[in-house]
Amino acid sequence: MRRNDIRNIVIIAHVDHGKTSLVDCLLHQSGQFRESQLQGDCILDSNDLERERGITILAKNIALQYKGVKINIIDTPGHADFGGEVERVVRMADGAVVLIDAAEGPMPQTRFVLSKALESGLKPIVVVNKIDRPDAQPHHTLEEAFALLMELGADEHLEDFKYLFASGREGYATTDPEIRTDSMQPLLDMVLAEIPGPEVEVDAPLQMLVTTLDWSEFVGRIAIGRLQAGTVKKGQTIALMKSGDRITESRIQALYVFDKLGRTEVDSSEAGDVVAIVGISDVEIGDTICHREHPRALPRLTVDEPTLEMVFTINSSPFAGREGKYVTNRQLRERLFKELEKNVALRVRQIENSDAFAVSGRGVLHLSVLIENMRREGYELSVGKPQVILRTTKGVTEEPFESLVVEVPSEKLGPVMELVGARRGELEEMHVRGDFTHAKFNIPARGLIGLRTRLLNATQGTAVVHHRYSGYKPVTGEVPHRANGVYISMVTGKANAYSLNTLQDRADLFVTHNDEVYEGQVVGENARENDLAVNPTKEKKLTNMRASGSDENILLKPPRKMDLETALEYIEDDELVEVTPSSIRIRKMLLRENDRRKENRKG
Ligand SMILES: Nc1nc2c(ncn2[C@@H]2O[C@H](COP(=O)(O)OP(=O)(O)OP(=O)(O)O)[C@@H](O)[C@H]2O)c(=O)[nH]1
Ligand SMILES: [Mg+2]
Repeated sequence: MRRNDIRNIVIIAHVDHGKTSLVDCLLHQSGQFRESQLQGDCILDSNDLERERGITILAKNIALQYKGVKINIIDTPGHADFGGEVERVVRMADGAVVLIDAAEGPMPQTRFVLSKALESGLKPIVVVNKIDRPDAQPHHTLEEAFALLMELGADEHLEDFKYLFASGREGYATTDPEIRTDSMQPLLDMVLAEIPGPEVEVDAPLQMLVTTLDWSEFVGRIAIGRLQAGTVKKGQTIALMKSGDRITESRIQALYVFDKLGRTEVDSSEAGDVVAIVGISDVEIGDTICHREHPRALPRLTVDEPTLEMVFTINSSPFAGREGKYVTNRQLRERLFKELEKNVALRVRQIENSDAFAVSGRGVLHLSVLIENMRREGYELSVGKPQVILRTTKGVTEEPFESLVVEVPSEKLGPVMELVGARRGELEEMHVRGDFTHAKFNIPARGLIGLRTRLLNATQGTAVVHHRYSGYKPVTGEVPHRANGVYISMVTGKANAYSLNTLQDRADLFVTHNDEVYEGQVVGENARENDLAVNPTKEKKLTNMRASGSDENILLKPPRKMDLETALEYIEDDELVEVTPSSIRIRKMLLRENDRRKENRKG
C-alpha cells in the first residue's frame, strides 16, 4: 500500500551547496513556528561545533505539514568524512532533493551521494541552488546535472527529469532562473507531486530497519528508522534481529515521531512514518526491529570501516591540568567509550600494555570533531600523528586511496600538479570551467595528509580542495615527509621578544612575546630541514639604563596560528599535538634533548 499522507525526503549535496540554509528557509516559510524558535541562521546546525564551523556533522530530521501531508525532511552532512551517514539515512526516504551550487556545478560529493540515493531507489529532484550568485551559471549547471545522471545510469529519471532553480538564501524556488518567485512553494509542490509516498505494509507484522542511533544521558540509545510494516506501540515487547541471526527481546519504553524541529511522544505509529524508539539498550545500526512472533530481518546496513587512526593519551606536558577539568586516564577512557554509543563509524581500542588508545575513524575531520567536542567539555589530551589503516588482502598489503579534486585558477595549476605528483597522486581527469581548471586525481590517503595547507600556500589561497575515500589498493612507494625541521624550546619559561627576534630570521614562529613555553615544545618551523633546540626566553642583558625586553626596534612577525586539523596534519611521528580547552600546542614526544638524541642513535 502506498501512503499518500506522508513524504520522506533527504536533502543531499556536496559540502556547502546550501542544504541546511534551504531547510532553514522551508522552516521559516512554513509559518509553523514561533519567531523565538527560529533565531539566527542554519537553525539545524544546532551544536556549537556545527555553528562555529558552519558545517553539518550529524544528519537531522525535521517534519513539516504542507497541504495536509506530513513531509519528513532529513538534512544531511556534505563533508566526505560523513558520507557513510548519508548512505544510511537515504534508506529512510523515497525521494532525494539534490542541490547543486549554480556556480560550482556538480562536485565529487554530489556524485557520491546521488549514486547512493539512486542505488537505494530514490527518486531525484535536482535543485540548481544559489542562483543569486553573481557567478552563477544555472543552465550550464543543469546540463551538467543531467550529464551526471546519465553517467550514473539513471535512465528512467532522465526521461522524466525533474528540476528547479532556487536560492535558499533569498528564499525562493522557480522553474526559470530569470523569473523570481516569492517562496519555496514550487519545491514543496514538486515534492508532493513527484516523490511517491512510502510503499508499506500497514497490516503486516511490525518491521523497521534501524538506520540512525541517537543517545541521551537519561535513556541511553535511541533507535531511529522508518517503519516498513505494521504498527509500533509504546509498551510493546519487540524482537530485535541482530547480526549473525541473533535475536533479543526488549520492551519499548517511549516512542516519538518527528514534528517540526523536535520530536513528539506518541502511543503508536504506523508504517511509513519515521520514528525514534527508546528502550532497546543493545540496538545497533542495521538491526531490524520486529513483531515478537514474526521476526523477519530486513537486509542489514553496513557501516564503513575506519581508514585512519590516531593515538590518544592523557596530556603529559608540564602544563597538564592547568586549563582542563578532565585530565586522568580513567576520564579519557570513559569519554572515548561513551562516544561509541552514537558515533557509529568510530572505533576505540586500548593499546596493549599501555595507557594509550587507538582511535580510528573515517578521516581527519571525523576524528578532529571528536577532539574539538572533548575540548569544549573540558578535557585535556595528547594526540599523535594520523596514520592510515593498512590491510592485507590475499597476501598483498593495501592502503586507502582517495579521489581528490582541486579547483584552481588555471594559471596556478603548475604548483598543484607538482605537489600532488610528489605525493603519488595520479591525474585522472582535467577540464576547464571559466577561469578555473578542475583536476581530478587518485592519491593514497597518506599523501593527502597535510596536502591541503600546502596547496593553499602554493596557490595564494585560491585552490579549492575536495577529497573522498575511493577504496583500498596495493601500497605505493614512499610519500615525502615534512620538508622542514622545527625549533624546539630547550627551556621552560616565557617567550621573550628579544630572543624571538633573533630566531625569526631563520624560522616561522608559532609563539609570541610573553607566551609560556616548556622544554620540548615546538615553537617554530625551521627554514632548514633539521630540528634545532633553541631558547626563546632569553632576555636582553640589562645594559645602560634600558629595561629588558622593551627594545623598541623589535618588530615580531605575527606567529603562525595552527588550528587543530592543521596541527594534526603538520606533526611527524615523534611529535604530539597537546589539546586543552584553551590551547593547541605541538611538542616532541620526548621533551628532553638528551632523550631525543639517545632515541635517534638507537635508530
Ligand atoms: N549566495 C548564496 N549563498 C548561499 C545560499 N545558500 C547557502 N549559501 C551560503 O553557502 C554556505 C553554506 O551553506 P549551508 O546551508 O551551511 O550549506 P550545507 O550544504 O548545509 O553545508 P554542509 O552541511 O557543511 O555540507 C553558507 O555560507 C551560506 O550562507 C544561496 O542560496 N545563495
Ligand atoms: Mg549543512
